[in-house]
Amino acid sequence: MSLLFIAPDRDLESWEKAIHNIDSNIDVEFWPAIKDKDRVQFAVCWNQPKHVMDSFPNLKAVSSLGAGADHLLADKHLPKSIDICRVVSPSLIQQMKEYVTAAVLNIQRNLVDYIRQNDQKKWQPHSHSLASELSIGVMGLGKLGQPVAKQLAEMGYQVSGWARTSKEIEGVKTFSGDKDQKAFLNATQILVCLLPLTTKTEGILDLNTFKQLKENAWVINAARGEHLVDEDLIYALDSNIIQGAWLDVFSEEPLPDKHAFWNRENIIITPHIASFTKPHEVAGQIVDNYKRALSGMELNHKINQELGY
Ligand code: NDP
Ligand code: OXD
Repeated sequence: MSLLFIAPDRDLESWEKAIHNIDSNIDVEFWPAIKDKDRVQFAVCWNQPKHVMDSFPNLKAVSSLGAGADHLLADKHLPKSIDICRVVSPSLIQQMKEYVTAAVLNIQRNLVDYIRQNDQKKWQPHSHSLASELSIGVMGLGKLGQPVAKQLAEMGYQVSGWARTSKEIEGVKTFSGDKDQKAFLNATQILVCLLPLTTKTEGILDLNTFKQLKENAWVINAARGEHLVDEDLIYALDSNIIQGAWLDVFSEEPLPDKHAFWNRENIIITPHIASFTKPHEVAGQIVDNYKRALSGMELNHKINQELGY
């Protein structure tokens, strides 16, 4: 039996080492150099090429190499009967807390403007709000959104959070479901998207959403590019409906050279680096799920295919 990695853009040597540190008896293989497709029972995937997932007749389960599993749910070549799981780790959470906090602080304290002014030797102070005057709304209160919201609340911001089901989080005003969406958006000046990509959330960052935010709003998207309607963002920025966008994820990655988001002062772009899975941190849970799949046990961090996350 073998555990197969299909992750063409990742450092596969580190993955092999991390898996073998947990259990040196596991036969680890890397797509496309597979000895015997029949032996593959568990696959770990990231950016898997199309037409690959239906090549393994004895596949039992698949894990996303990251926190999001939308790439697997959308893969038409992965049979629906195959269970899907994902990874959850303290460092993914910590990195996302750092990323969103850095973006919020940069926006609040005009740091990007000051960095640009350095290049021009320009000495020009800008006014800034106090944390207690800034309202931040976190969409998605899961493994990542919840700690992010908590941390921002601890830093003194006015924090709201919105999820599908209701939550209680200390220091955070919570909203849930479609019925609360308007009230949540109306209370938000910096909107942070940490939703999974599903049929319900695709395109959620659109003009209608932007129009409901407070004045001078910013949008931080660290979830998936498909949450954002690109042309609505450009329109909202050009019409001063919102003030700026801080984006880590894009419908097409790398973001193409000709994309309208490049070279705009009010769009900050980072190349999908908010939170990155470290092999040594998650190898244990991958091995555990591999063994669970082989013995027919329920997977940890399993994706609910009905809900899409
Ligand atoms: P979780 O599955 O733990 O949490 C998802 C949250 O979204 C839950 O609170 C859920 O509500 C809420 N939600 C889902 N559907 C809806 C809806 N229709 N309306 C309102 N709320 C909804 O996900 P994670 O926190 O682990 O990750 C979130 C996403 O972040 C990932 O899917 C991935 O796309 C992205 N990500 C990006 C990274 C990057 O580097 N940029 C790195 C890691 C992840 P409920 O709690 O009620 O179920
Ligand atoms: C993830 C990601 O989902 O890196 O882990 O986007």
